[in-house]
Amino acid sequence: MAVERTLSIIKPDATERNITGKINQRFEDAGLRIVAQRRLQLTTEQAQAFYAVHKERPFYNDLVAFMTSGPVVAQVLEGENAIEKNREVMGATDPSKADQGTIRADFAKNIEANSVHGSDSPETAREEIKFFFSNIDIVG
Ligand code: IDP
Repeated sequence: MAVERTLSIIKPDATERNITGKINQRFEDAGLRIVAQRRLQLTTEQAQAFYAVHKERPFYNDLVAFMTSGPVVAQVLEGENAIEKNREVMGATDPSKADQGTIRADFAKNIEANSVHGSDSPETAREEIKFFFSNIDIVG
């Protein structure tokens, strides 16, 4: 298995509850290393661009409003099979369907305010990492 990097975002529902440390612990316990991390407030334009793939979905405007409702923590996670590993640690989009012990099962409020984002493929990971970080920001 190859060492990969994936883009993670701790969403506003989690920063609001001051649980970014608890979430980071889940990543580290799973063998994922946080090799870049940045707390920021997304603008509407940035959130729209980041979620452009969902532009036609009925929840798009609500999602953009949610993602700009408070600070987020963007991070690059590195490890063996990091993209799939992070998706496992996160759990299903809808917390009521997420496996026990996953971040979303334990912390998410609902299908929208679901505490974390994680890239879903190597190509998206590359694009999403570039959205937030330069190579110089990532220290493996
Ligand atoms: P993912 O984050 O598990 O990859 P996606 O389908 O890519 O799920 O959706 C992106 C984000 O959009 C979700 O994490 C969630 O915040 C929001 N979302 C997805 N489906 C719904 C929905 O049916 N209602 C409201 N928000 C949704």
